[in-house]
Amino acid sequence: MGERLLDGIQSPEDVRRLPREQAPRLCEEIRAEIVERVSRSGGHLASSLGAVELLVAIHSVFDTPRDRLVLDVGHQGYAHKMLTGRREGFDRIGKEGGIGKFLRRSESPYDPFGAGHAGTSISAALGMARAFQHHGEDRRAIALIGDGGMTAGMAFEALNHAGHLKQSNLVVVLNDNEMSISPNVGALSSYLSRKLSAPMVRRMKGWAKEFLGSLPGDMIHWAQKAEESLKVFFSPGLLFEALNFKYVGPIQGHRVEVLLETFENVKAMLANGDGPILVHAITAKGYGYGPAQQDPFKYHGVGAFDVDSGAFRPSKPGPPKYQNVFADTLIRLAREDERIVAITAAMADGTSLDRFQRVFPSRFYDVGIAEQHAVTFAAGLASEGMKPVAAIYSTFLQRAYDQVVHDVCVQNLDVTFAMDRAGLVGADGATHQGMYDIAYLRTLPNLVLMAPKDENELQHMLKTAVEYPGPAAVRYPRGAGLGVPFDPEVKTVPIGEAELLRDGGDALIVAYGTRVHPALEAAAELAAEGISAAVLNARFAKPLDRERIGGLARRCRAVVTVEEHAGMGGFGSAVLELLGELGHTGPVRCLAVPDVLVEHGDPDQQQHGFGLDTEGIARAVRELLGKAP
Ligand SMILES: Cc1ncc(C[n+]2csc(CCOP(=O)(O)OP(=O)(O)O)c2C)c(N)n1
Repeated sequence: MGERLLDGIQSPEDVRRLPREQAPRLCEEIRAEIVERVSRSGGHLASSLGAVELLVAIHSVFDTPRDRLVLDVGHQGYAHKMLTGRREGFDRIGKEGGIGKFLRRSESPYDPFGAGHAGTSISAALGMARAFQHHGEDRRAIALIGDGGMTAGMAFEALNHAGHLKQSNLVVVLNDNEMSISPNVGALSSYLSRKLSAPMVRRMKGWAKEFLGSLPGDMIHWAQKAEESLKVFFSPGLLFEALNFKYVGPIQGHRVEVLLETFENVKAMLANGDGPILVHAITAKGYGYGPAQQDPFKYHGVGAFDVDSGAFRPSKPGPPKYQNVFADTLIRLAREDERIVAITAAMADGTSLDRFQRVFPSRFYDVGIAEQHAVTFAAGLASEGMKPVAAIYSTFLQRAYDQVVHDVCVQNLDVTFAMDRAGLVGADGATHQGMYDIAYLRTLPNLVLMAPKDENELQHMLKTAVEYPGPAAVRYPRGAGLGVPFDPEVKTVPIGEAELLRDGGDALIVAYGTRVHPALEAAAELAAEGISAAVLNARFAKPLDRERIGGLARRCRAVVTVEEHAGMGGFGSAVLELLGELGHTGPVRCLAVPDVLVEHGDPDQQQHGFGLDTEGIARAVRELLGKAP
């Protein structure tokens, strides 16, 4: 092959200088490089392989970064990162100081809009396109969104608005691979994928014309209508045209020469005032790398793997993941209670609800990337006597806040929220941190809010939440449990009751969720120094155990709270409010994540940096008591 084209590409300017006939070779090189680099460092493989040609073509035709390219989620953008000077960064993708797995404005001028959550790209691109108009600038905005992202209601809110504005400098590129992380869901997805071959459509139209021509004159009106409905049936574009978009497609999204020509045409159409335009490209997730193309689901987000065989490094045996304990417990509970149904918003695998689906297919709902709908759908089910459990990551539930407030809590409906990935999430970074859920939930009426100290307690809490007749939320972290033994029987926990795990008279450590075990270790360390610290497993952030917290605080000289959550408005704040109410005057320190954006990195190191580990907790107690280590 000789010298690699990719080595001469520092920015999209270089791509634009490349003779067009070399574009296929560039795509091949990028694809090989993505496979090679992701095989070492992990990342979003299949989605990124599916978008290589689209990204090369968009950067070739449009004047990025002057023209704005907005990627939805950002997980399909590795070719984009490679074309914009970040190839070397892949060695530390998702690691501290390295490039992100998603998009951040701070990372590159070619990332004009940060992302990580799905469904935002069209709204953001429309805002930009509008801003150019306000500034009197001749610039364009292009949103690249997957068919999964398109299941987010917000994407349609944006299309509706863009169509209303007749936004002439906006292009939406729909990267349609019929997959979300798992196969995409929904009527829209099947509508879009109703792909008929062009000759077939022509033939059908020919037959229709013949038939229409044979009709008597007074039936012409009816006939025109019939032709219209035929078009509706055969073109996925009608939906978008009804929203005032010009529809281009469906086009083959891996033929870069076709894409280059299409985008040149699109550019000319924009110049002609024909926007907004929707380009519908058909792609294959994992394209060009056998194992990923055969099983794009397995290769959506990967750790290190062997390029030749596609085999992943065997995972070390260890304690079960929290998400599996959640799903397996839910299956147990659902066997006993037919009213239990499970809901996910496109994260059947991430929440392990795929296990539930296998056992109870008719009691499982994947609603697509539609967290708002998931919550109100759950509320509807609950209002008619079902017991829905909505498993939504802490970070994604943010999206459905008003639905939690207005549709669940205000109406006191029996919905259980299983909030996975609550706390520090590691490589996924700032957009995915489960850092705010205590704060955004603990103010809500009727809601019970809890967090287990380990995977064994998760079982009990899930049962507690499901049996509680009103709204209840359980937060639990990403990854594996602690390896504690499981109680054979799953039991409910008395609502609002904390658990005293260790008594002590000098200091009280009130720990919530994942921080309980480090607090116990800290207390053991302090005991060796002659400091007696009580450790209270709070279990509930709402309602708080007023009696126990108040009583223990009264007889200790210092109180430390600890949680894996933002400090402001979190669990420690709740304890401070209580102690204030009780007129407590002793020293209190709340250990929590400070008011900073927590980027990707190693969660253990981050806990350490924030003083939330054993060492940090012990240090805080010593400092409050004025004792040197
Ligand atoms: C609001 C929100 N919910 C869930 C996710 C998790 N998620 C990341 S990528 C993805 C699938 C996206 O599918 P699509 O847009 O079609 O892209 P593809 O991976 O198929 O290329 C999902 C559900 C997310 N990023 N944001």
